[in-house]
Amino acid sequence: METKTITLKQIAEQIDHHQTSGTDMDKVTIQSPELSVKDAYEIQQLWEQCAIKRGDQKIGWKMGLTSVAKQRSVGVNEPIYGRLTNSMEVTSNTLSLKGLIHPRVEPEIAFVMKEELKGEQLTARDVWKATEFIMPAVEVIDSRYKNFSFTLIDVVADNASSSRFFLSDQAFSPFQSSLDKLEVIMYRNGEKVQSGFGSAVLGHPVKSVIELAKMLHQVGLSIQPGMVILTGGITEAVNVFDGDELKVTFDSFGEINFDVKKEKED
Ligand code: 0L1
Ligand code: MG
Repeated sequence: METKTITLKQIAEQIDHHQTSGTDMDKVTIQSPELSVKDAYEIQQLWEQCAIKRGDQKIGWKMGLTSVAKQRSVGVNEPIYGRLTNSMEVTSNTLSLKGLIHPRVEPEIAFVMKEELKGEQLTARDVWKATEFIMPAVEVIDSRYKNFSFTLIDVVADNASSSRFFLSDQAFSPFQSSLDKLEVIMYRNGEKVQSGFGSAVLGHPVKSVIELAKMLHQVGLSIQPGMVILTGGITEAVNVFDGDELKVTFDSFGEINFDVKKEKED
């Protein structure tokens, strides 16, 4: 048991190294084929400890593989979750490529919680009651694995490809519109590259929050007040490169704009 814990911690440290240095790595299942999904989530938890030791703060959760298309691409039929820390949030309008390997971006809806959300059988009503507000968001995913190629166990261990995220400047009440009918369009350098509706996220983004609470409950965790939750990609993710200009429109919820630069301009 002791040996296995050390091994998982070492894997978490390896992943942390590749995340912070922006260098790709072999899949962890190549060196450790015996890993289970449970081990992979434990690696995530150990990775979180590495990040906190570096001075990061945990600020939320992300849900991944929330569309049928993405689940098929990894050969699973359920979503996964990952952990968000404050250093992942981009608060300017520039995505620096420093520390990134092969980033892709996808539009999402973020929930910000005001109450703890805990349990295996929650309803949409429970989620709305515990929600402070929602925000348009763009997630930057960046697998640490060579060629963005992985199994379920690899991607869970790699914190569900979490890398960076943008939240809009404006928060909204979730009660005035139907998030499943929200149309999102993504433009890269003026060209429409993706579009979709909120229903792409498990039928409705609120279901993603219910599912997250359920998955966390199974391992004795809950969603704490103040946490941000990225509920999952509304469209396919698109690759971004130095010099790209991104605009993502979220119907009446406004838009998020940013450009992509090799080095951060401070
Ligand atoms: O946020 C996501 O849906 C990504 C989950 C991990 C799979 C990927 O990196 O495409
Ligand atoms: Mg995502």
